[in-house]
Amino acid sequence: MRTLDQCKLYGILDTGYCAPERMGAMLEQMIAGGVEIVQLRAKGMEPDRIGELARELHPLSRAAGVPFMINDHPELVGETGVEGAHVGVEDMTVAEARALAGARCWIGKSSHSVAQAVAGMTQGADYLGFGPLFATATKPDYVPIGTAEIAQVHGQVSLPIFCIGGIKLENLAAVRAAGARRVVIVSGILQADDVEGYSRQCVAELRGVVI
Ligand code: 3NM
Repeated sequence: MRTLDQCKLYGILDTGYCAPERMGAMLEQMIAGGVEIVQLRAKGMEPDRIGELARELHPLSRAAGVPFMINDHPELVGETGVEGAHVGVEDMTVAEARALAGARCWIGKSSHSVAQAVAGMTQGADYLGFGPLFATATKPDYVPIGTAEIAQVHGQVSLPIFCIGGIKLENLAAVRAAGARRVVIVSGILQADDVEGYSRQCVAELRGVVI
């Protein structure tokens, strides 16, 4: 299994863009394209159904050494055997999430400012999300924070930081130039005509490779 340190491109299987029955095929394309860590995000879905879906999808990522995270439901980590859970700023503390998920897993935490990122690190998160950088239909109620604080957050937080929110292949070079080392791309990947090819180009851009 990859360590978090080795992950630069984070993809999310989001029910807002991908029906559950399409997620297996989507995940295979994402992994073939080089997505290095994935999350199941199913806002509003019954926890039992999320658990079922995670159990169905997880073998595909595990076989590729790609960590699988569940959004919002750390209590499902133990029973599904996935690698961890991701929680929002207002949801619960990292300690609460870890108590529900079990010690041997990763807990990721969102942050929407440098101060929240520092708080997430202090709470003991294994990695942080940082955003939304740009306005995005995937998380419409949040005010974009832009790219100006990316360098600062990397100076103050010694954890893997995944920038998120409105990141696409088209703006990835600018996001990197602002200091981002890792990103989450949701709609850009899920809405690509060629998910595998799009992911591969994103990975290459993140690794500074010309293809
Ligand atoms: N969390 P897209 S932004 C799920 O800032 C999520 O915490 C965010 O989707 C945060 O790549 C976001 O489609 C949406 O913009 C990211």
